[in-house]
This record gives sequence, C-alpha cells and structure tokens, in this order.
Amino acid sequence: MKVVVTGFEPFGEHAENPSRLIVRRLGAEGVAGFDLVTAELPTVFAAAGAEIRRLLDAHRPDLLLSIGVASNRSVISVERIGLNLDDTALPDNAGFATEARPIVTSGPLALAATLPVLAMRAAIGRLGLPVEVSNHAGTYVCNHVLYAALHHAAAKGHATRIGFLHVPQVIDPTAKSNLGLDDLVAAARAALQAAAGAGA
Ligand code: PCA
Repeated sequence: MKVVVTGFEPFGEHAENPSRLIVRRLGAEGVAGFDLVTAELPTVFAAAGAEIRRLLDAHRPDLLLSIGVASNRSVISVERIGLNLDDTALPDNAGFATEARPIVTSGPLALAATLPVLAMRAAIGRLGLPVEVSNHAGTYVCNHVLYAALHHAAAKGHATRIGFLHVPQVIDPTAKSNLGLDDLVAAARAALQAAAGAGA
C-alpha cells in the first residue's frame, strides 16, 4: 500500500513544528507493510497547495495523511471536514494573509475527509491517548492543504483516500499538552494502520 504522509515547517511563534518531527521519525523508521513517502510542506498557502497536488499526481498513493500542529488544542484531533476558505490574520511564512478567500473558485463550501475518521479516533484512543474528531480544521494553511488535496483528488479521479491529523504542540513553551513526541508518532502510526485496515 502506497502512503504519503506530510508535516509542516514551523510558523508564527513556533520555533519547531512537531508535525515535521513525526514525519521525519516515520520516514526514518518506516511503517510496517507500507510503501511510505514523507514530505515537509511549507507553511505557505499557495506553495503548500501546489506541493500537495504535486505529491498526489507524482505518487498516486492509496492513502494521504497530512499532519499539522494546532497549538491551541491539548488533544489529538482527526479532522472530518475541509472548508473552501482561507481566512487568517496571521500571515503565512511568505507574509501572505487573507480574509474570506475561496481556495477553489466555485468549489463546494466543504469536502469530507475520505479516510475513516471514526476508526482512526478509535485506534488512537486504544493507545490511551487523548483524541477527538474535529469538525473544523481552521482556516489557515492546514485546512487549505486538506481541502486542496480532497478537491484535486476528486477532480483528477484519483482513488487516494485523504485525511488530516492535528496534533498539540509538545515541544516548545507554548505547549498546552503533556504528551510527548513519542506519543504523537505512535498516534500517527495507529491512525495510518486504522486507515489502511478500514478501507483496504
Ligand atoms: N499548523 C497550521 C499550519 C501549519 C501547521 O502545522 C494550521 O493549523 O493551519
């Protein structure tokens, strides 16, 4: 099974982004049974959207799981919905901020993740880690990547199943969680295995 997993570079007040550390660990250690491709996305609306579309076209994976940090959350969240909306006062890493801008002109307002969010939540919960399903991935670069990937895969007829995991900040002073990086790596592995099992 071919799988692409992505994380993000640091942005805003964060000196480091745990999502890219998770992805580096998965890349170095591998995930049993998966032909895994890992990538770090820029925290830049346009460039991250272009890169996720390129990754889908280049690898045509069975699964795409993108991971980002949500530093205002203390639990791991499996995102259910991508919104067709960029809306941020915090500039991205290219200095770009925007209000109420559609990601895809005339695209549907929302697209549902195509990975099995309930099975992923259950698998992470079985590890004893705090996890929820979230109905809102925000309106910053993470949501942009989820929506752009879902829209692109549908438009191109790719069978790739797509989802998004938001993780708490665990490695800098803004951390609101006492989880560690090892917990997040374990959660990502469990989510991938659940995703593969539930749809394969
Ligand atoms: N989190 C941001 C963008 C990059 C990341 O890791 C977000 O939640 O949109």
